[in-house]
Amino acid sequence: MKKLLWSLLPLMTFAAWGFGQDRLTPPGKIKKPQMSDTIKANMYADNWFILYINGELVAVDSIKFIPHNVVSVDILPSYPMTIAVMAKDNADPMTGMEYANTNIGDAGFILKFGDGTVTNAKWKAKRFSWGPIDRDTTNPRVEKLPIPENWFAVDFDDSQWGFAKEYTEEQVGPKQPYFEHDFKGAKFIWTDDIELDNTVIFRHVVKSPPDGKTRPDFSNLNNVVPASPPKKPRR
Ligand SMILES: [Ca+2]
Ligand SMILES: [Ca+2]
Repeated sequence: MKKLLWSLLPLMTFAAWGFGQDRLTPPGKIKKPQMSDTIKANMYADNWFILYINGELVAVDSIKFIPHNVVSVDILPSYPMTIAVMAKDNADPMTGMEYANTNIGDAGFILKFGDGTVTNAKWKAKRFSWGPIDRDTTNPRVEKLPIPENWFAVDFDDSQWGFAKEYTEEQVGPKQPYFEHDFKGAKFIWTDDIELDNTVIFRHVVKSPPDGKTRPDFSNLNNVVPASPPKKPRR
């Protein structure tokens, strides 16, 4: 019996490390993040977006105009999580119109993260380019505001900004790829005028995981030596 236990020891030690890695992680060290620590980030924009999380560039919509695509990437969350999105409706910068200045065109943006983070009217929103002013398509003009250099920074002051407006799926009319991804619980958002507002920025802070799950904080990963698994004992 004793002999049998001894022969099983390496296996048991390895199993204990595998199942209880958190418990065995020495104090002051953190384990290396695994793919199981990541969450999926799904985004759909009519027509384009760029996404920053905690001041870092995370995703760029790879298709500027059409076809309408979903961008789905893995992210390693850390909280509080500051999300900043610049979204653009396809529009000629001089006229605010598209398809050779024949169409005003409408917009829309939606996002869902695997931790339950979703777009809704709690997000801050501001327009930076809009037109054609007064919907005048015969003499179309646009108005714009300079885009702040640090609009994606964690400490950017958006306290004077208004909030996003929610739009229904019917109003935005998303194309097929949207229905093939998980956006349950998320709302389409834009600023007040989904047709004329052509460049907008959204910002939102997620204080803690909306799904209530406890997740390791990997934000300081570059400044620690990650814990390595214990060596297998020799026979
Ligand atoms: Ca438009
Ligand atoms: Ca559009």
